[in-house]
Amino acid sequence: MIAKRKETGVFRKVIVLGLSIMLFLPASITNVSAKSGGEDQEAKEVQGIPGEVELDDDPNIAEWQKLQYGMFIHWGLYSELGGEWNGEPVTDGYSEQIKMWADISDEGYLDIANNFSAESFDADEVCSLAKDAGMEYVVMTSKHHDGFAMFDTDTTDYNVVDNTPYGKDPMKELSDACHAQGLGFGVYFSLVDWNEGHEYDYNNINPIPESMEPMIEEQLTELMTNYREIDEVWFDMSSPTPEQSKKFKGIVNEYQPKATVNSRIWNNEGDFRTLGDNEIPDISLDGAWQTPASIYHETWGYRKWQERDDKSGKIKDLVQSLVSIQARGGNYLLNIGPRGDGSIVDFEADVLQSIGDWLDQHPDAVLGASATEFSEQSWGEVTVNDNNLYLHVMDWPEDGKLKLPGLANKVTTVSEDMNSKNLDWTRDGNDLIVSLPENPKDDILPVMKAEFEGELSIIPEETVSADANNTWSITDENIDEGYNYADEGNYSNTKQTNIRQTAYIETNSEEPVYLDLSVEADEDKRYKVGVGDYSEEFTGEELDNLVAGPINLPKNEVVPIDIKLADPSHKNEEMEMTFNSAYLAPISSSSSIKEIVNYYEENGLENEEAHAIRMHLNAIERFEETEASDKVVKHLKGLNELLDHYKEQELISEKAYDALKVSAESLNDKWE
Ligand code: H79
Repeated sequence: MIAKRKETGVFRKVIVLGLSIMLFLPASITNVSAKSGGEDQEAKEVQGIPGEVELDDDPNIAEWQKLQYGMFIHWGLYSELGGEWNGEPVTDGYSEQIKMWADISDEGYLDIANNFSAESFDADEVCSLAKDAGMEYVVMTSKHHDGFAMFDTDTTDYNVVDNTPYGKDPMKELSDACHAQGLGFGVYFSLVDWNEGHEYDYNNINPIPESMEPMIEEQLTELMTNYREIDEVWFDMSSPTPEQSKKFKGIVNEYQPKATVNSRIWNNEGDFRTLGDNEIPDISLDGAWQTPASIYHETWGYRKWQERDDKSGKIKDLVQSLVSIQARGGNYLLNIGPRGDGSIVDFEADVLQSIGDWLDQHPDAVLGASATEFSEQSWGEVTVNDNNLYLHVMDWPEDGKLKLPGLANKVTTVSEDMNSKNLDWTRDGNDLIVSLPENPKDDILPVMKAEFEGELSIIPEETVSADANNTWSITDENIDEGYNYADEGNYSNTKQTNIRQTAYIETNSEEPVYLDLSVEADEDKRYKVGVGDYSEEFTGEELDNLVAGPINLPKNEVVPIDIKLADPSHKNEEMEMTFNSAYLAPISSSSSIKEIVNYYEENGLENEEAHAIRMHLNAIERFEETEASDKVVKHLKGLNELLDHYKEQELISEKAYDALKVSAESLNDKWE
C-alpha cells in the first residue's frame, strides 16, 4: 500500500500533533553505563546486524574471493630491457610499455627476442616464493600490449616459443607448477596489441577493430584450453564494444566455467571489479573486487634503475595494504617484475618473504579471516575469524586506548595476537575499549585479538533509535552507502557508483510501522525498498514521496532499511538517488488514503492537516476490522481533538471543519 505525500516533512509535524492521543508508549531503551575491569557488562538486549561480510552469492566468485591474495607477474621481452633504451633510463610510462614510451621500432624490439634465453626462469621457485609470501594464486602476463605472446600459439610466430632462444612455454610451466603446489592459476591478457594493428595510445584505450577479433578469439581459446584449470582471467585495457566484451567473456565461460573474469573485460561484464592500478579504496565496497598493486607504483615490468631503499618501510606499507584490502572485503594481487632472464629481484623476494613471515605470526588474523561490517576506524582495520576479532592497529591512539564502537557481542578476553598475556579492557554500552600494550610485540603491524561469544553482531554507528513518540527520524547523515565501480567501456570512463543506501533503526516494539520516505530518484528506474522481511518495488517517481507499509518489525533488533535498484542492468549500476529524509512511525499514527479527506483536501484543507486526519481514519478503519473498540474510541477522541485544535488555530476552514465534524460524529454515534 502506498500513498503519495506532497511535501517533505509533513509527516513529522503530523506525528507531533498526534502526540496527545498516541496509544503506544515508547518502550524504554535500556542503556548500559561504563564500568571498568576486564569483564563484559550486561549488554543491551538488542540484536545487531550480522557483522561478518558474506561472500558473493555466485559460488565461483565466492571461491575466487577466498583466494584473497595472489601474485601478479609482469614478464615479457620488455623485462630484458629493464626500463632502459640505448643505455638511457626511459622515465616516461611503465617499463612494460617501453616499446611505446621509447618509440622502439619493431625490428629493434624483436632483436631483444634473440637474446631472450630466460636461463633463470624457474616456475617452481616462483610458486614457492608465492607460497612463502602467503599467496594463494598466481597470475602471469600471457601477452602484454607489445603483442609478444609469452605462450605457445598457432596464431602468430611473434611468440616466446618460436622466436626466442628460450623456446619453451613459460605459461605452461607456471600452470604446472601452480597445480603441483596447490596454488590457483590465472592468465593476464591485454586487449591492446601493438603488433596486430593498434597504434600507440598513451592511455591504451584503443578500440578493437573487427579485423583483430579472430586473433583474440583464437588466442583466448588456446589459453583457455591448454593450461589446465584456470581460476582467473585478467583482461587489460583497450575499449571493446559491449558485443566484444560479451564475446570474449563467453570464450572464457565456455572452456573454463569456474574461472572468474576481471572487470577490465569492460562494459561491466566482469565477475569482479578490478580497481585502478594500485588503487586502495578508503571505504569498503559492496560486491567482489580486487586491487592490483605493484611494489613500486611507477612500474610493473622490471626496471633496472628503480631505487629500492627503505625495505622495512615497504614491507610495512604492503602489509597495511594487504590488511586494509582484506578488511574491506577485497582481493589483493601484488606484482613482481622478474628480470629478462627470469630471475626475481632480491628486494622483491625479500619483501614478499617478510610479508609471509608477518602472516605466519598472525595465522588467523588475515588469511582465512573475513571482512566485517564495522566502518573504518581512526586507528586501523578490523577482521574476524570464528569467534575472534582482529584489531589491526595502524595509527596508535595517543592515549593508548583503542575504541571499537558498536559491538553487540559479549567479549571474553582481549590479548595481543600470538601473545598469551591478557590486556585490560572495558565496555561502554556497545563500545569495546582496549588498553593497548605499552610495548607491542610487533613492529610491522600490531594486532589485538578480542574473543567474543556467539555470531558477530554489530550496532552500526548510524543506527537511529526511536524518539519519545516511538518514531524514527532518519536524515542523510544516518545513511550508509554501498559503493562499487562501473565503466562505459574502458579504463578512463570507469567511475565509482553508489549501488545501495541503507539506514539502520533499532526497534523496540513489534507494532507495524509505515515508512515515509523523501528522496530524489531517477523516475525511469525501479527501486527495491527492504525493511527487515518487508520488500517492495517502486518506480523512482513513486519513491520520491513514498508512504510504504504496513511493515512488520522484529522487537529489539537493528533493522536495516535498504534501498537498491530493483533490476539493475548490471550489478554495479549507479542507483542515482539522493536521500533526503525518512520517518518510520507506528501504524497507529499513520495514514491511508481516505476519500473524505481527499475531498476536503481538494476543497482547501491543507495537506498537513489532511494527512493528520487520515492517520486517525486509517487507525480507526484498522481497529474496526479487528473489533478493538477501545482503540477505535481513542482514535475517534483523537480525531475530534485534532479537528477542534485545527479550528482553534484556524488551520482548517469552517466549511471543512463542519463537514469533517459531521463525519466524525457519525462515527462517534456508531462506536459509543
Ligand atoms: O600491466 C600494467 C599496465 O601496463 C597496464 N595495466 C597494469 C596492470 C596499463 N596499461 N595502461 N594503463 C595501465 C593505464 C594507463 C595509465 C597511464 Fe600513465 C596514465 C598512461 C599515462 C598516464 C602512468 C603514468 C602510466 C604511464 C604514465
